[in-house]
Amino acid sequence: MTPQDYKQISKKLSLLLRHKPELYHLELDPQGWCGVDALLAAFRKNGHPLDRMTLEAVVTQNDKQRFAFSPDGTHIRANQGHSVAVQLEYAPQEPPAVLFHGTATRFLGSIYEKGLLKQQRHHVHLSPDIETASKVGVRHGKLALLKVDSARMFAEGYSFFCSENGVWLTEQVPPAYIQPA
Ligand code: HQG
Repeated sequence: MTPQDYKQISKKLSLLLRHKPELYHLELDPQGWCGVDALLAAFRKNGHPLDRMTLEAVVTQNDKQRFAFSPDGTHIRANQGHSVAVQLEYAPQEPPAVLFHGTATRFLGSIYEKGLLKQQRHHVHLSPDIETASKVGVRHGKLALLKVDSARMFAEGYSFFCSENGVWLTEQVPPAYIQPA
């Protein structure tokens, strides 16, 4: 297996566990979990043989820790980033005083007008540091970095969640809490 093979499997897992489980006739439970045996069988059936050991390597070596096994190892899910309806049940918690969001310059007008909106995902995704936010932002084009006053949002009643892989999630960020970073 090359790093490229791992990346390809990770991309397929993201597609199946976040967006389109139906592509391989899979079902996610309400918390987003998929049976590992069913997943491996589905890969096989679709011409991409995958064994448990390789799947474990993909999960543990994933650059962003996108996936997690259930404590008993029978199920797997994506830690965040879903577009299908799932209830990840992360407990709300106090965020760092400042969080960052990387985006593309062409979105700035709309963001300063309407705030950060969750678009296709379940939450707005925020990063604890500028480096991570930059990586997220350049995916969309010419990078723009924003700073979110998460301390004041939290004080004013907005809820924050931290996914298992350290992404901060919130429903929306109104314009009043956003500044250039
Ligand atoms: C923008 C990847 C116009 C927002 C990353 C972003 C992250 C607005 C885009 C994770 C807007 C949505 C999430 C508004 C927000 N007007 N544009 N009012 N409000 N936007 O991909 O945060 O590799 O859904 O700025 O690393 O970029 O998938 O969200 O540019 O952690 O694991 O709308 O996805 O992780 O884009 O990325 P996305 P995101 P994975």
